[in-house]
Amino acid sequence: MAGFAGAYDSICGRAVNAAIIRIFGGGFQVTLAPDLLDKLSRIVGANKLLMDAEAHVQYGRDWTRVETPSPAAVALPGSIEQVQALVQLANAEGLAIVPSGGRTGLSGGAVAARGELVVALDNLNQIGAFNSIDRSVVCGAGVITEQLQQFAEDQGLHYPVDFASSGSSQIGGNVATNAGGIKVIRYGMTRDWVVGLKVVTGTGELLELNAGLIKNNAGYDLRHLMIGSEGTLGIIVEVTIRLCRAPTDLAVMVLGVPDMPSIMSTLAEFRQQMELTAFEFFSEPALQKVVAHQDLQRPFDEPCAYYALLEFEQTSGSEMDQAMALFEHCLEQGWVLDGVVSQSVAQARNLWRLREDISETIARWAPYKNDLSVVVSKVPEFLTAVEALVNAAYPDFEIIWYGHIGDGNVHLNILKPESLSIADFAEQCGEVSKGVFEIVREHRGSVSAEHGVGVLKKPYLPYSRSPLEIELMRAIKRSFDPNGVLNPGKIFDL
Ligand code: S2G
Ligand code: ZN
Repeated sequence: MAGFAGAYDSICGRAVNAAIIRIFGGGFQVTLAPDLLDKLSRIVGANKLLMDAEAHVQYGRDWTRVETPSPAAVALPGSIEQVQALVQLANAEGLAIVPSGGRTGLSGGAVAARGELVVALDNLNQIGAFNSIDRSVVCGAGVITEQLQQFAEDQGLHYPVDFASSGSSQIGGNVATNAGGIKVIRYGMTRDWVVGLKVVTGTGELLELNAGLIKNNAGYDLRHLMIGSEGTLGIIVEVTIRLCRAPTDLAVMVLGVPDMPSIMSTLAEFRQQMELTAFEFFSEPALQKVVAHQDLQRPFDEPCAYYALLEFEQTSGSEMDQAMALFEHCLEQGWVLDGVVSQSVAQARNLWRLREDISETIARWAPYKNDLSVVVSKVPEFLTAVEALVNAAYPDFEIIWYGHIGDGNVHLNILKPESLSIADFAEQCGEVSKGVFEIVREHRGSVSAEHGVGVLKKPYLPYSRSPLEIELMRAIKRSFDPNGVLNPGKIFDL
């Protein structure tokens, strides 16, 4: 008991004087003392404090399945003041908190596996003030991303950050993880669209950051420190988002290519003459899985090693001719073997699904995921090196490549063989990952391009960040969360 309690104490720096801790094989259950439960109930209301096992599983994990969800309780605050009161109580009682949004993360950043209090932002879900002059809208952290996208469309505007999980992710979680997705090449990451933030710090104080300003050089930009901090520096409770002009008449091309370097030659050729809104790629095995398991057709019969999916606006009427001329040129160069272009919105949607349905389709094989990035100019040599390593290291595993190659971000997924347990598979892949991350380090790349660090990538952080950087991050963490109550054990240990 002491071992676990000690571990828990070290998380918050003080004994949880109101918890009964029971350890069982491979896990443990933390039961909060009645008077602490009573205090929590009085903050959020008894019906917003969930104690049942089903809620603990639902709110205690994200899309990863490596750790067993085991929170002590789940609280669903209905106001910013309630979030502040929960954090203040957690400090007084030495209770760890895991902030929770849509729980669509892929690095374990929202996993509560050590008797923490999950603070779920679902009920801070109102879309507030919209200003057509500023083109900005205020959202509670619990607003679903797709809800914001629809709101923007209803105003004749556009929220351009998009990814497969937008139907269930929350804007607060998108900001906490600086979500990227499929349009980064044209519109950037979530951080590029946040003009204001309200955040509850690790001591329960409320920070109101940047107030919607476009220009503000009055000191450090704490807003950008909070964006991507994965709930370790503060709990994001409100976001002011900037919107943009809606794109016009989007067309989608899917091109079959013989190898990775040809993808990058094609990208360079198109980008020299056209403004693209997306440039993605995926491998033949990825396409085969999606076509086999979704109601989709192959783009054309000829199987190719890889496929590039590119998208562009048609504003002047000449873009399609330009794109077809570029396609012909890439064919002549041997960079492209075949291709199709959408003739309708429905066809564009179906071509996009060939790329966007990959993640959901391969989830049934419990893939080991690497989410890597290098500067775009280094992608060809980087991918050649990684491909050689993983092909040699994983001769018996099925490798699925896909991702946002236009901004240098690739997703390397290894499918788990039936014969291997998740733990054994993760261990084998973890070993190979060290070789992959060594190549990342050599290319000054990132071990986590968009999925965050959470717990899964924590051991590999030093491949992308120096000891000095990590020490400075710890110092920043101690400034915002001196008692270490916010999402302890994520990104790095104190
Ligand atoms: C993607 C989604 C999550 C995954 O499809 O671009 O970021 O499966 C991913 O890696
Ligand atoms: Zn992605």
